[in-house]
Amino acid sequence: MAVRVSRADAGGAVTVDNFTFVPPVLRVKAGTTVTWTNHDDIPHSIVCPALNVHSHALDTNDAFNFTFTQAGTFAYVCGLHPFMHGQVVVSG
Ligand SMILES: [Cu+2]
Repeated sequence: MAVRVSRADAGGAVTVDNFTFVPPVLRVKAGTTVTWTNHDDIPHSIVCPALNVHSHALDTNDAFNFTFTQAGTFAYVCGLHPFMHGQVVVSG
């Protein structure tokens, strides 16, 4: 049986709007590619020191992808606004 993966799956999507990551805690399985899309009208970025991830500044409607391959809880912030917090919880 094929495993169907579509853009409609909520599993790998985080939106950024009004200085907030939605959802603030995203739970995915290892191997999931997470896409952050900026729906705010100012730039934001994704910085996860534990994984050495530093995105470029995302302008409005820009997106950034990262594939989580290891299980764990990974906190990230916006590099431009470090008070913006999010987490990706990856199960093995
Ligand atoms: Cu920001």
